[in-house]
Amino acid sequence: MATIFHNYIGGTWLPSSSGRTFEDRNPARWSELIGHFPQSSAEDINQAVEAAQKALPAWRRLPAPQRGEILRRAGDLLRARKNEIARAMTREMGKPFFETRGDVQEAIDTAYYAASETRRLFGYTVPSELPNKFNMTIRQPVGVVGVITAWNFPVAVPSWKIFPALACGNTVVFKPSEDAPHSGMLLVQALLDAGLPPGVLNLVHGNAEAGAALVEHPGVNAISFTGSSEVGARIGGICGRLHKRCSLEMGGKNPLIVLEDADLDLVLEGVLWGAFGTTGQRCTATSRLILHQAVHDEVVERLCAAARQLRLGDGNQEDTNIGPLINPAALEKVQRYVELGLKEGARLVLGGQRATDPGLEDGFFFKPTIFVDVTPEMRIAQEEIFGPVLSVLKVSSLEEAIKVANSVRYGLSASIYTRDLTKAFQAIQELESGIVYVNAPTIGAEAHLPFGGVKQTGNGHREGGWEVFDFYTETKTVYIDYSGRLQRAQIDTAQ
Ligand code: UN1
Repeated sequence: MATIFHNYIGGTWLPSSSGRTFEDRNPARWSELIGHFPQSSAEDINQAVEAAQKALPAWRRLPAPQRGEILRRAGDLLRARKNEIARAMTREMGKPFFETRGDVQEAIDTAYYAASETRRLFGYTVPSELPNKFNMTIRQPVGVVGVITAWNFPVAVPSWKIFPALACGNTVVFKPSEDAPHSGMLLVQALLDAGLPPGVLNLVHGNAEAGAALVEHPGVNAISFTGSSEVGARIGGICGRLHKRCSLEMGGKNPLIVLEDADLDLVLEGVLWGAFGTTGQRCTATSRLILHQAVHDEVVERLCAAARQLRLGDGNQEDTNIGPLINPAALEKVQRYVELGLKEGARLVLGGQRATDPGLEDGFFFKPTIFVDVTPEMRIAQEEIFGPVLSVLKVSSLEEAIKVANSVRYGLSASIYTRDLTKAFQAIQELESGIVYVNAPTIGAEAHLPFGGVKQTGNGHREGGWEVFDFYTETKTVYIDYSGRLQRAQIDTAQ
């Protein structure tokens, strides 16, 4: 019998009010059922938001470093449970155990980082135009924060949102992805076991209906979302209409540029990791390889040979390099893009098919796939595929490489391999992306640095780094006049 899981609302584990549930399955062995999770309705969301509102006054009054102490304990618990959570995550969403350990590590780093920032939630003081007057800013929590996340980093990405939100004194309603509800629950469990008071963090499982109810709810003051650009655009539209703060982290079509002087051994390792790590299912995945013509043929040949060695399989088996795609829809989407690439005239030099070797038939495994002769306007060079499909484009100069790199609607991460410092700096300045790597692939962001993209990837906010604390706080400006008389700004100061 598969386990039945619940929502966590106001300190209590509850089924959905409608009694409806959905199934969580292992993408490496689809017949394996992990559990039933509540399909939350607007009514459940409402209860969770009310619990978060009720918990808000006491939580925001608690001194920030004391909030930080609970977050730090949650980091300790995640560290103690790292293998256990990683095993469950691999079983639920497929990426190999070494990667899911990394996912949990990212949450541990975030916990400690957010905890330490609770001692540094700075405002600032500013000289006044008038005598005997003191001006300063303070930071205050935004209120109730709705967190909606994807399944590919099901512990790390929610932690990027939940830890800083709580550090700043907000309370949270968290809806994890339907494709990774168990991992989300294990993150919440660590926070609860660390001593979070009831109602401060609420967990509601469900689909788009639950997500929409959370975004629409008037009691939710801010939404932080990671997922597709399509869903993000809808959320942004609703939040705009309701004047609700929202942070949107969406798609990418991340380029990796290789110049003629690059260290090609380093390039190969980087591309394999960037393009096929997490089965290409990262918003930061390397999905376009932009090669200088001088190294094009050699890189393609060596890359195909190396990619052929990658072992597909159950991520909980020791020798697996690449896990499955997440679900049947993902498999279908990747297959559609392969057909499209062929139709557009790109040349398939590796993969292009589902892997159905013995032991893999029941999962959504797809062979590492490489297209060459891709031109910038092709859809496989423009659209996010979210799978192990790499589009190779050939260029003849740095200028052309940058132009091609910038020719998409996304702008999350970009990378350049060169030994020439001048060219590297030129690329750093001119690439249209929120993150640039030099001599490293497009993936591998660290929790204490800003993360986010430009163009259609984001809406100007950043996760991670100091910047995230701007999103989770309101700035209050405070004027203290200790002159004992009315002083009129602009009027009494006129020259
Ligand atoms: C994502 O795919 O949503 O930089 C996040 C990286 C990871 C995070 C990816 N640390 O690839």
